[in-house]
Amino acid sequence: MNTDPPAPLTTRRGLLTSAAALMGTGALLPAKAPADDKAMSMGHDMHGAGAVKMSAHPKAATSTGRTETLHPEGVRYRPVTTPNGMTMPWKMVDGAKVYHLVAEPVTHEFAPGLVAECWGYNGRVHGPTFEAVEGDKVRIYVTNRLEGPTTAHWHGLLVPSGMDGVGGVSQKPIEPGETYKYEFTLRQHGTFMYHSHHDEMTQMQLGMMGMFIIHPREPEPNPPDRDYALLLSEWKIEVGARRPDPSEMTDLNVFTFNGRCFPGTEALLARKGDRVRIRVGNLSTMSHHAIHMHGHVFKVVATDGGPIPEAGQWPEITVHMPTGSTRTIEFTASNTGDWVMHCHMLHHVMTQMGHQFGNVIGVNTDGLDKRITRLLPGYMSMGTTGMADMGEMGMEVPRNSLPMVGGPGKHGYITMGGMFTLIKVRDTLPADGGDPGWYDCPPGTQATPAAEADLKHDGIVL
Ligand SMILES: [Cu+2]
Repeated sequence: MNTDPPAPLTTRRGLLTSAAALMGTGALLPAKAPADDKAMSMGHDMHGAGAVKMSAHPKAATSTGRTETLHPEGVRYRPVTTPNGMTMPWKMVDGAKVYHLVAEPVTHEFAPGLVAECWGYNGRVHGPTFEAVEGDKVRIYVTNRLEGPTTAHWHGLLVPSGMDGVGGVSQKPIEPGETYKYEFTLRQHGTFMYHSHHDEMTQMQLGMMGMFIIHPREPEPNPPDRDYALLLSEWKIEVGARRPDPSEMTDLNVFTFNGRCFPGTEALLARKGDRVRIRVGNLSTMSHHAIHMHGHVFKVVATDGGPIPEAGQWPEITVHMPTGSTRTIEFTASNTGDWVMHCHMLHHVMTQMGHQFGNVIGVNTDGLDKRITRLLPGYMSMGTTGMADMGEMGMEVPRNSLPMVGGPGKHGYITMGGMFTLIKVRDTLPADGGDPGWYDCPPGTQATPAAEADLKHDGIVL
């Protein structure tokens, strides 16, 4: 087990700059640079797809999970936002959209306190979100900067067989240092994904995946006001370890939206009345997820098989996400407030410490604790009244691990972490697109301790 302290985190600006240099246009830079922008050597030399330098031990890029927006000019669709992620830059060459995907080691932060050595793309876990339009001809260069072979598979896309990216079936694996070219025309629209399709279990459980959004050729007559993409995945990271364990089959212990655990997940924002689309994809290696949203009713409007005709859409508050699938949900943000969105398989809103200890709920452990303290000073049995206090107590957690649950909220400790985020619906949102903070409930709209007079009035006898 590697217990080295986490490497210092720096920003993604370096990669964006080199990506923009590759694409040859300043228009690919984000509209707003991060405030704490620092130059950073990414070990990248992206002057051209064929001019990639390899070192024997590639230096890991560093991914902090910050959202990087890309709003290219001249597009006729509303760009998708990938919370904690970014959109893949491209350039037009002779009528084709050209992308450069770089498979490489990435030092990734899941949430403050947990950093691991993962594998990803273009310096991120997960890889950037591809965005294109039905009918586009795309040319995707895939460079392998890992120490083992890989491929890139376009999950759900209707491509020629030889472009399907399955190692051994449709192509030879891309060896370290090699760059392969994929080229095809997009024949459909919707929400798709991409991932390694060589040594799949290892490479995907180390993070090698991303989303691929194709907008319809004819612009939508009534596009949503907000369009978000969330990719679900799962990991095994032993407490204190720096490397996710890809061989784990059942006891996955870190569950993520776009590679992040709450409180590392960025909230999804909406103005009251906005129509909101959320494109959810699941590339967890072993789990399906039940993604549940509060405060609103949504409809599942599309799968990765295509749009669902309106007559076939039905209202839901939880969408089942089989692994290997996408589901696109839409709703009108009619209800102001802070609304949670999380996996309803409740071990998936726990993190590393949430498993593998004896059940002592309801047990008086006073005497036991005293006896054990003689051998282990500071010992305390955990969870005698439940697990809620296991983050709240501010208990020291082992180095490079997350508390079992959540983080601080407006009204106390939030007892969920992992695959958990917030949808913040407000009458007005900050002009800079930033997080509006916690919701202030209008008077009379919040649960409070019951007053004596109310109990008496309603005949509640305690
Ligand atoms: Cu789940």
